[in-house]
Amino acid sequence: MKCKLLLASALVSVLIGTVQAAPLVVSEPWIRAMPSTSRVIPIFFKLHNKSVEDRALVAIKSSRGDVAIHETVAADGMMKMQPIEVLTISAGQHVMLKPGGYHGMMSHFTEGVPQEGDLVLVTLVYANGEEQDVHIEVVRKMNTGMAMSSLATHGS
Ligand SMILES: [Cu+2]
Repeated sequence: MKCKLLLASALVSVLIGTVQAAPLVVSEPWIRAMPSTSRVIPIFFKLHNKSVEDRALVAIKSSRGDVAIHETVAADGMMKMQPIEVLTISAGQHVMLKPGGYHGMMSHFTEGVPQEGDLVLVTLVYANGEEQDVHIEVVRKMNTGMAMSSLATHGS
């Protein structure tokens, strides 16, 4: 009994430690459901930096595949995606990863393309070495014009 209590309190302090070490708040996460033959699948979420220091997202990891951080840029009248090394979230600000803008791009799937309803564990890696786990559900959403064009022009 005592042993169980000790274990429980240890677990609680680990959880609290994780929360304190990650002042960025992730909200509205979703992964777009794609056909099982897709080579890439986009990951979206909102990152809110409630701290007083700028923060930088430098990588996204998942056991389900490789994940790159992409930005969408206009070039020659076309919307194109390209990888970026760093996504800065200024102190007190938020950055939206959304269709037609920044997003995570998963490829090289280890267990096939994540399907609608799957909960995918994704780890956000920051420049200061902190890591933040997020479980993101794969959902089907109506394609907007922007999403369609960004998917259509994806290079990989
Ligand atoms: Cu992309």
